[in-house]
Formats: sequence, C-alpha cells, structure tokens
Amino acid sequence: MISQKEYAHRRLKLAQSMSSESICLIHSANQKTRSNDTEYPYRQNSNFYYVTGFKEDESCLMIVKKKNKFKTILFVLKKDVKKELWTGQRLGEVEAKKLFSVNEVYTIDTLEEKFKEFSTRKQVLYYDFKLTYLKFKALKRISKGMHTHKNIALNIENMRLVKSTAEIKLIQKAIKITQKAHHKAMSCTKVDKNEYELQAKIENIFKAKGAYSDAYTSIVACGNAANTLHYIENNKPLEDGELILIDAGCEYEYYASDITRTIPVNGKFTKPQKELYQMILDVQVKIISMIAPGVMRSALQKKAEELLCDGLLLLGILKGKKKKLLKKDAHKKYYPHGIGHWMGIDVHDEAPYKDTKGKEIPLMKGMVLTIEPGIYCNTNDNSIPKKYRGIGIRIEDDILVTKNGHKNLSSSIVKDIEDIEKLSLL
Ligand SMILES: [Mn+2]
Repeated sequence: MISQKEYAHRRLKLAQSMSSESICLIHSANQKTRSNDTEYPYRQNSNFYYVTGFKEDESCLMIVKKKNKFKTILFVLKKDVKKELWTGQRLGEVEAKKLFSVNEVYTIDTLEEKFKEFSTRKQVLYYDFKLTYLKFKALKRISKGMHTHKNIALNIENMRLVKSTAEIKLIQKAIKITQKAHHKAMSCTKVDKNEYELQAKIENIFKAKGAYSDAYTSIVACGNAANTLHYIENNKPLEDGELILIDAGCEYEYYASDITRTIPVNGKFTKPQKELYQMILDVQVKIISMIAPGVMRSALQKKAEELLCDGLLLLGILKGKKKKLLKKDAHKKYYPHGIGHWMGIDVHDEAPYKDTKGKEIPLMKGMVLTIEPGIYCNTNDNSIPKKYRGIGIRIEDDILVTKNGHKNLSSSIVKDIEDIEKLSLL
C-alpha cells in the first residue's frame, strides 16, 4: 500500500513544481456509460489517484500556492444515505478529513464557491487539459481573467517516471498474480477449447487472487489471430498444433502488470515454431541484459531491430543484405511495434519519453519498462517460407531499472521452451 505520508510528499513535490502564485485543480474521472443506464466499472483517473489515493468519483484536489506556502484541499461527494442505498457507501467529508492528510476537506458542491474564495487574478491556473468536465466549464468562466492556464498533467506525469519502493512492491504483487494466471494457461488442457475459455481461466485467477481488474483487455490469440496485434475477439477454437499468444496482466491496487507468453495449444512446440520462438527469446534476453541507468530506450529499440533482422535473415524470412534491409525498414513488416513502454499506474504509463527540450530521457534507477519483441508471419504472406506462415510470437517481461543494472520483475514466469513444455505435462 502507498502510505498517506507518501501521498503528502507527492503533493509537496507537485506544489514545488508550480509557479509561486498559483492555484491547481485536479479532477477525478467521470463515470462512463456503457449503454443506456449501465456503466463501466469505475476507474479513478491515474493522475488524480497518484496525488491523492482517493478512489471515489465526483471529487477534486485543489492546491493553492502563495510564495513558498501552499495548502491542499480535497472535495468529496456529500454523504447521502438515500443515494448510497443504490450506489454504495461514500466516505463523506468528515471521514475523508480523518483518513487523508490534506489541509481541508469540503463537499464537491462547494467547489465553485471555494474556487472563487481562493483564486485571484494574479494566479497561474493549473488543471488537467484532458479532463473537460461540465462542472469545470463553470470554473473556466470564472477563471477567464486569470492570465495563464497550464497543464498540471505534465508535472504529475514527470513525477510518475521513477517509481518508489512502495509502488514497485505493488507492481510485483500484480506480476505475482499474473504469473499464476499464465502458468495456469500453460498447464491446463486446451485442445478444442475456445480462446474465451482460456481467457476466463486467466481472468478468474486475477480476481480470485485479489486483483480487482485486468490492466488492459486480454489478448488470447490462437494461430494466425496472433498476427493481428490488437486482437481481442478471443472467440476462436484452440487448434491442435497451433500456438496461442497470450498478452494478459492484472491490475493490483491501481498498479499494472503487462506480460505476454506464446505457448503451444497441445503443449509441444513444432520444429518451425521452436526455431522462430528461440530466435525471439534470444533477442529478448539480450535486450533485457542491456538495461541499466544511462542507457537510452532508443538504443534498445535499434539493437532489437538489428538482432531481429539477423534472425529473420537466418530463418530465410528476409533475404538480402542486412544493412540495406534495415535501411528500408524491411524488418518492420514482421516486427512493426516498439520494444517496450513505461509501466506503472497505467499499463502504458503516462510518463514522458522526452524532456521539455525534446531530448530523450535516459533510463534511471526506479523506472519500470516492458521489453516485448515479437515476430508476426501472416498466413497469407507468400514471401515467407511456408512452415512459418500463420505463426505470431511475442514475449514480454516487466523490467525494473536498478542502481547497477536491472531486475526482471517477471523472471519467474517461465518462457524457455523446455520449461513451458514441462509445465503443460502437469
Ligand atoms: Mn506491453
């Protein structure tokens, strides 16, 4: 868990990043309609959550700063027993004041009034440009005279780049649950079952082990379906002799895991599957080994492209001179995506890749990123050897940058050919 002390420290750092005379508003996420009068399960806005730890909707954090002093004010929904009968308990302002170490707590219906009270024309106004709320329209009207509007999301996302010890613990917990799900997928009988049955098995473990949700829609793609990068239909039969690409990770207490494994339906890799798989695995292991503070993500990308190009040449999927092929991006036909991304409260964590001057940010201790090379050989691509057509493989792990190098947080989720085959015999 993240302590109130840590949230308070984040608000301090955030306030320090603001102009000396300023006011900031960070809103909670809205409920989202699924259809008619049903809603999607509620998920708090990541930036708001990062600086408050508050999970309810219709809430807002205000920071008022003057010179070196600042105060933090949380606005929450009023307790309303009649409403709570339908929509569940609310903390209310009295309890929220006890549990959250902010200076003041008010009910959300007083936001406009309090904004008028605390704002001045001299202040810089900060808010999250992405969050456009009906309520906020009114605030915008009042704040028209304020000379500068700035996007507070950028300040928060900068802070989200490097993870604290408590955050890393939550990520590790999410990965631990995801490990159980992937191992279950490897060990269970799959032939002639359906992709969604396997998906259900995986997500059942997420929930049964205490992960409220998946961190993103699971991909369970058998055979050629794996060659559609964002395949989420998950409704085809699992056929004997094919591979299944499973990209699935749970979210635990607002922290993501993001793991891909590619496994045989019947528990045994065929020779061509093995050849392609081993090549990608070797690349993944090599790229992970390069991770250390000071290294550029773009260097990992470049190296991955070179190594995958070597592999594709060796397997006869690409033909020609490596230099030329790389120059005309021939390998991108089979490896069209990036080598990885930041991971944290969001699976694709909203933290910058470049600094404000547009310069790439090097890896630093405490960052978490995924490493996920893949090769996708479409069944209709007649230019590649027949034995590889219809095979799509990706292998993805979650890596922490440490003081002297890195730690593969998901190293306990098996990925060697023999280990996967062994697990499926259980
Ligand atoms: Mn990923």
